Amino acid sequence: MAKAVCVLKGDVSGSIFFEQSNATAPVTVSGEITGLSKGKHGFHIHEFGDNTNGCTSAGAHFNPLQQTHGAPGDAVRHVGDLGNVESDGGVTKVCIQDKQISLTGEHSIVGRTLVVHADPDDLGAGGHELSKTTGNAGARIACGVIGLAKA
Ligand SMILES: [Cu+2]
Ligand SMILES: [Zn+2]
Repeated sequence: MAKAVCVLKGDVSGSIFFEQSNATAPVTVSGEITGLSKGKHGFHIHEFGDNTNGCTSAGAHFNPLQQTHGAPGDAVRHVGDLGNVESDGGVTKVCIQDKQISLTGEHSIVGRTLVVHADPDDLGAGGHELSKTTGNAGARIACGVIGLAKA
């Protein structure tokens, strides 16, 4: 079992936990975010664990396979594309299982940044000029570096 954790800081806050039973198993992403406005918010792993200039310095979506942006269930997507979290205006529970991210190896997200966005991720299908790169998810309202946790 491998475990990692991310403390989100910014306009909203939260703690997100990652668990993977072995190197080829899906990763379970769970936790809570407080302060999100009602609706969907883009939720991605960005390439770098660099927050020196806030969430901006985390770079683009983690994309080791050089693909275009997509939905979590798409074959063609960035590895970092976790889609959206949806808030009803209260504490937002996160519960995602993903097969492309990993806590070890080439697709490891440890040491990278988890970002929550102001707007919905259109999952590549919005027809906007940014749809195929960022899902047009708008500003980065909170982020945190993903670190190893006690397994
Ligand atoms: Cu993002
Ligand atoms: Zn993406």
